[in-house]
Amino acid sequence: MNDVVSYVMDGEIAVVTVNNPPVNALSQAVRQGLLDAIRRSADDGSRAVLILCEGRTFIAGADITEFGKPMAEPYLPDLLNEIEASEKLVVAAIHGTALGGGFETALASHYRIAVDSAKVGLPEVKLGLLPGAGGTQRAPRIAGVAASLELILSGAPIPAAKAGQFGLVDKVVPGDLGAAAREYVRELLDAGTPVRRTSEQAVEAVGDDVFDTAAASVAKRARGQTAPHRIIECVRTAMTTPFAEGQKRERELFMESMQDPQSKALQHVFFAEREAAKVVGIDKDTPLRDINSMGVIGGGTMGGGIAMSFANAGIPVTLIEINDEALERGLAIIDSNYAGSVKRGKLSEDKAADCRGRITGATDYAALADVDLVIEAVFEDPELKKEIFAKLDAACKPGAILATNTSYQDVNAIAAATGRPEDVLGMHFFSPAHIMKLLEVVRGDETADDALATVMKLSKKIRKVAVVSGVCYGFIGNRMLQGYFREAQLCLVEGGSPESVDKAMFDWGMAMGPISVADLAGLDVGYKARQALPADERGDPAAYRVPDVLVEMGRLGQKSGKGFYNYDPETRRPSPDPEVQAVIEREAAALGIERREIDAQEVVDRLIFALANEGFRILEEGIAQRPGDIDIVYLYGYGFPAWRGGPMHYVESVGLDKALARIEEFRERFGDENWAPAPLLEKLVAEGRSLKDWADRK
Ligand code: T1G
Repeated sequence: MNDVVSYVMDGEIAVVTVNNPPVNALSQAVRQGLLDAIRRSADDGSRAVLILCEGRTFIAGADITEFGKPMAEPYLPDLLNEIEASEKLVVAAIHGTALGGGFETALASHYRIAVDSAKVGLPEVKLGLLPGAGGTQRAPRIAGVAASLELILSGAPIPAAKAGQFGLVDKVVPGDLGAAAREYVRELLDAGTPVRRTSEQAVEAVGDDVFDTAAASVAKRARGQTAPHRIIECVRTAMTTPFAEGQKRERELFMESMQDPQSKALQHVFFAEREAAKVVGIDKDTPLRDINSMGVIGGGTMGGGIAMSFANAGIPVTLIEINDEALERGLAIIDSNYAGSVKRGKLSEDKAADCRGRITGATDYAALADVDLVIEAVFEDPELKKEIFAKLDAACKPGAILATNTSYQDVNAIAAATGRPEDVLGMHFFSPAHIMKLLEVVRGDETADDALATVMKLSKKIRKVAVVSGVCYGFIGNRMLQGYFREAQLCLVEGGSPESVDKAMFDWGMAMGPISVADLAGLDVGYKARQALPADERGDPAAYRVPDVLVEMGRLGQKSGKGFYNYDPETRRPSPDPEVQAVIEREAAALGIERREIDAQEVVDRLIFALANEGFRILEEGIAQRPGDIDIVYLYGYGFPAWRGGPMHYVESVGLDKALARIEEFRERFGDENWAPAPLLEKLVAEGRSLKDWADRK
């Protein structure tokens, strides 16, 4: 066949093996090899064809690296139809994760056997696509409409046993798949089992209510996304039309999805997330330090959440507090978090007890003498942090990594409080730390490569998505957020209302509007930070007078039952309060602001371009390694819609020239201080270059 698909006779069975690391993606060569193999089997005396894969998984899908390039024959749908049309029995043997086009290949086979650890799925929707090689037409013919809608709309893989219950897999075996698969084929042959073509089966009809339920769940779960609606149409077509016609419609809608900016954004996210794990200039085989135990300084909300993240990953934790009373309080936070996870069905009682059992408390740093990593998570007092790091330097063994969870302070200054700056870095978790996936890993000037590489690898173990940041105020996410919140407050005081500003951003795709986020975080956080600054260093009063007045009125946000909104004490449901609108109007007048109508597009452009403008500066300064890293920060830490790709991808998709023109318009209207365009953005527009081209320049 070719160098990625082999063909060996085993008695009467043609064994076709795909070997295309790392995940046996359906590259053009694999498709060609499979086509040659199925054609060869037609007249070589074989009675059956067994398709299996080398390496860690059965085919994990189409080759995403080929997307965006001219499609090369053989096209996958045609190849799979030819496999299904074979007169010889075709059996697929699945291990690892048979996903997307990989599972479609198995569905086009006549029978499917899987090892019990295998999973199957159709995750195309996560790429803004839909199964484009017959999956939307074959799955309903086997598993029925409702199960297929759930499988394809969720994009979530299911275990082999569950697939077996739906008939998507015919046999599930433990242990050696190769031998079991050969035996299974021989059993089928001995029993004279006929070929079974899924396309010839009918779909069991269901009522509109099934599709309506699916549409309702999409409206909630995938708000703003286009592919899910195309998927529902494909599955409905499978139920109402013959296979060939249904597959034609599937192809049309697949091609429509491929052209959709949402799919380009989600494909960008797929690769950006994997790129973010790589550190420029550090060899991927850098020897790592062992992390078998760790300590957390500070048992507050963050410290407790961090301790849980490690305990849940099987790493013993020593939680340090200043005295027994504070330690009890800290451990009580952890106990209530675990109880909550059990109540919500996230963890079983046993699992929660196991994890909780890995956390012990102490008030003496001597308990940290042997740990491999310590994360400091006390409140944002720079002097206290330096004091703590000096103590850690003395208490911890050589080579222990000392990390600070600070959300904006100078990691270099903290490192300088120790005699081992090479072991110091930032690990900035997002609240709640045991749930939010983003982890900003802050690289100090002297952070050792192996310490950084160790923490990047460790982040996967504690199920975090890590992004490297350089040292600056607010690192990547919070530094960019300042402009975003500034513009939200200015839109509010210049003519908006909490609801209008929130609605503009929520409708655009943000998980939560900025005013609601401010209430969630607590208006007193910013208030205290500003009170600590001289008046002339607090920025534009128009951007903070309203929240500060609310704080002085005791309206701290959700934590006090009211902030910009009033919150129902039971449900926490927000409702507008005319008293707040009166404050907004009064403060606007006091600031000499003549309020005006501000449309949703202006709100979106001011908030998102403020984000991206700062993102260009962050790239220029080398704080972020690449534009995609900034996008990942915003997707995993700030509720930015993945189907818009992230702030930097979004601005590139709008057009850097258009973005610059809009920023220059805002500079005209609102002044240089907030809207001076980032030099990198100006440079790229002047040179007619894309941000991707600049990022690939290295
Ligand atoms: N194509 C190309 N490369 C891929 C790939 C793919 N489908 N999947 C993974 N890789 C690369 C990945 O970039 C990384 O590269 C390496 O493999 C290891 O991946 C017609 C159109 C399979 C569960 O969406 O979910 O089929 O960084 O780090 O954590 O209807 O990869 O090492 O250079 O993620 O063990 C549908 C996507 C495609 C599956 C393994 N399939 N992949 O996870 O390793 S669309 C998918 C995954 C489709 C058809 C449609 C995961 C994984 P590098 P990794 P992992």
